[in-house]
Amino acid sequence: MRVILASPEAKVWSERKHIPLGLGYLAAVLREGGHDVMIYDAAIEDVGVDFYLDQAEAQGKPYQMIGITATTPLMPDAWEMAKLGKRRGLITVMGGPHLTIMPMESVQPPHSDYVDYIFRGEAEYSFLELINTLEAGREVGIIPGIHFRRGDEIIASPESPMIPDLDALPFPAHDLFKIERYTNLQPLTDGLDRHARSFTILTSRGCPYKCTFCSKPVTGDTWRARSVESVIQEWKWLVNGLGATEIGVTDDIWNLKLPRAKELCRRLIEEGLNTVPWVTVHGMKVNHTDLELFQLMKAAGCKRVGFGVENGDEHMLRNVIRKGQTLDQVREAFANAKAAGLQTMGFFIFGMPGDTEETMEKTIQLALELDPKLANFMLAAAFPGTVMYDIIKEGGQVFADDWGDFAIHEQKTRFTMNEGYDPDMVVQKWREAYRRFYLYRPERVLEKMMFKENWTNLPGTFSQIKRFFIGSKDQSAHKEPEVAAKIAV
Ligand code: B12
Ligand code: SF4
Repeated sequence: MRVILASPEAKVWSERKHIPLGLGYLAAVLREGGHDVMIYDAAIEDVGVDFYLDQAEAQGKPYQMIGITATTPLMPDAWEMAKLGKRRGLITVMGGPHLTIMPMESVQPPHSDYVDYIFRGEAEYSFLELINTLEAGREVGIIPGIHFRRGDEIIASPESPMIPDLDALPFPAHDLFKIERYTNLQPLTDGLDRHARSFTILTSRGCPYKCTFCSKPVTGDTWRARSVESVIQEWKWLVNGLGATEIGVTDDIWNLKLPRAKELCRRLIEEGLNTVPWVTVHGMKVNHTDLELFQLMKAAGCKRVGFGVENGDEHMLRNVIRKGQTLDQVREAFANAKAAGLQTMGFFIFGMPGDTEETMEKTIQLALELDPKLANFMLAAAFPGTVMYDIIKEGGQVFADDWGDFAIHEQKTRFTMNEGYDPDMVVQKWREAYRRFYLYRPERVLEKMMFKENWTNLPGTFSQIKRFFIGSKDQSAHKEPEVAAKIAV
């Protein structure tokens, strides 16, 4: 079957563009199964998906199916894409984190008019099964993790089991990405290289921690690691076969098992793969590190490590966020990473339920004390399926027009709590954090001024200044409750 796998544009992210690796995995499995696949990522394309549909039709080889991926804030665009696919007579399939959490929504009106099948969870094997079934002209029966409509009936199968042996999967179809259109992964290099050949790699899936803001609907709570050997083979392909200029490790928690993490670094060194810089895109868990790990990472070509610090208040960290780490462990990890010569990056969340002016002040103080090369201050966003979302539903109020509003970093708070929670204060402290970290310290201002990108892309620089430091009128902290009711949750 001819299948186009598509991702809508992530307007909620940033200037940086990363490959949608999940689609790469699906494409690889379909390709192995004898199907013809294209990956369309709206974030890096100049033309709409219909351009490729027209082109394929003109060549007499029309696509028969469109498979669309989506996180929560991408849902409105994902549905538009499905509508377009249906208008063009394609079978429409959707999957990804949001569909895993809320599959019913998309098989009910009005979306059921244009969405044929929904997949929940890891779908490499189940999606292939659907395509083989349809191609063979057989009736679709119970395929793991599927939701679809048969007449008036909604068929929902049991969960798709998480893939136990990740080594059994083919490597993602990295060669199908228009890689020169993606940007580099790290904002710390001088200038955003829009033609970097930046690939990402998953060395494991899942995470046993249960941070209350985190949603892991697809990869789950069970950590499943690929063998070091399999990771090395994929890394070799990226570096030697596809000319990677940078690699991003995007696991939920790649360093859960310290000996394995060290072994991976040793093998990268042995294989001479340490010439291409790599970064941990989302972060490492501070309490599974030691100085030796950071030294090995440095020797293995790692440039930057990110850590989820989240909050500067021990009580918030332990009891509200349930991060499973202490402030001392945070301090130690930063000190060790810096001692090993790695750039550091810290992720901090503002406005978790229970956050007050005082706890947010502690978060700012901690950021200043740790002084990472880059501090990423984020506003808490309550994604459905998280403990945090349930806490807010119970004792507060979510503000949002539609799923498109569920984005981290979008300069508005998205909820309030009934007692002692001030959404306006949250935005104020969040913006203050940026000012105090980046603006009020001469060495930081100087550092920013040295960034070529800030001068070559002046409109981008001004929009960042406005966004983080000044704000605009439409950034009112919240909307009226009636508006919130529009979302069916
Ligand atoms: C790497 C990553 C990014 C990267 C790259 C994103 C990209 N282009 O893929 C960047 C940094 C850009 C990013 C940004 C964002 N991210 Co992100 N990101 C991840 C991360 C860590 C790994 C993604 C991944 O590769 N997963 C592994 C692959 C194998 O899984 P997958 O992509 O889900 O695909 C599988 C299934 O979902 C399914 N599937 C997926 N699509 C489809 C389509 C069809 C047709 C079918 C049948 C099946 C199917 O099959 C795939 C193979 O098994 C995940 C955490 C996680 N563990 O998933 C968070 C995660 C997906 N991100 C999340 C969020 C919130 C965001 C942002 C919205 C943040 C923001 N700014 O507000 C943005 C949105 C960007 C976007 N494109 O949607 C949340 C999503 C929660 C939710 N409810 O939707 C996650 C789960 C993190 C978390 N724990 O909270 N992200
Ligand atoms: S935030 Fe990180 S450590 Fe916490 S549950 Fe999510 S992936 Fe695991």
